[in-house]
Amino acid sequence: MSTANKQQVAKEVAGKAAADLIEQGMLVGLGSGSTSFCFISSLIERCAQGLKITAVSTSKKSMEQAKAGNIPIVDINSISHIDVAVDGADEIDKKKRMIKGGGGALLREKIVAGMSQEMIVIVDESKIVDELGKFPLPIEICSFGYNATSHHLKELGYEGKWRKTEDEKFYLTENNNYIFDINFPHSLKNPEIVNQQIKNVPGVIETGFFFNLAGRVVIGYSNGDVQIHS
Ligand code: A5P
Repeated sequence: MSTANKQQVAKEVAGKAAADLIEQGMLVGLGSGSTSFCFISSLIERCAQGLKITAVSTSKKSMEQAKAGNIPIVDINSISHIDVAVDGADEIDKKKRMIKGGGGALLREKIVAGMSQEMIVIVDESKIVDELGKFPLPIEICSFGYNATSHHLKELGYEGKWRKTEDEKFYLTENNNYIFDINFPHSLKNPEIVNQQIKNVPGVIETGFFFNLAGRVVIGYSNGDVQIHS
């Protein structure tokens, strides 16, 4: 089996295991990305077998998938809390600190995770790291004055690239902001300090660091095994 196929198996088993944790009547936050896609697919199957839930989504793509599978979507402004959010990660360490936003949905993902009683993280084994920082850190940045913002980040020692579309236009998030992907020269000993420095820069809307948000972590393996860490 190719590496891509093995990783796909790991994502599917993690997604299915997380869908099995969802209980009758829950309000579920739907994450974004390929592992969340697997989760939503399994959740749709469970709903077809009688599970009744409602959901909020962190991206249009996840919302469309859920709606096509007859999962009722509620307006985020009509609710005050979410029972459980289920979402992927680009990197996660032993303290459950994460980098997220590879798919560009970090701001909505963080808002939904912050409203949730629990965030269940679903990853394949490749996402587990000793230290964060190999994966470029996505930063959501206001398009107004974006050059000044990246200049300011550079002065702090944070270099990176504007995320672009295939035709070299600025990638726009669903909130109409830009994404700057920071490349760290080495892994991070103190990501909390880095996060604070970046968040202090005017124009930075949100970073892809997720701290103190993860609850259970569901890890899928390419041999089909799943581990759930609480
Ligand atoms: C989306 O913006 C991200 O935060 C994803 O949750 C993260 O990139 C993981 O994506 P995959 O499940 O596709 O690896």
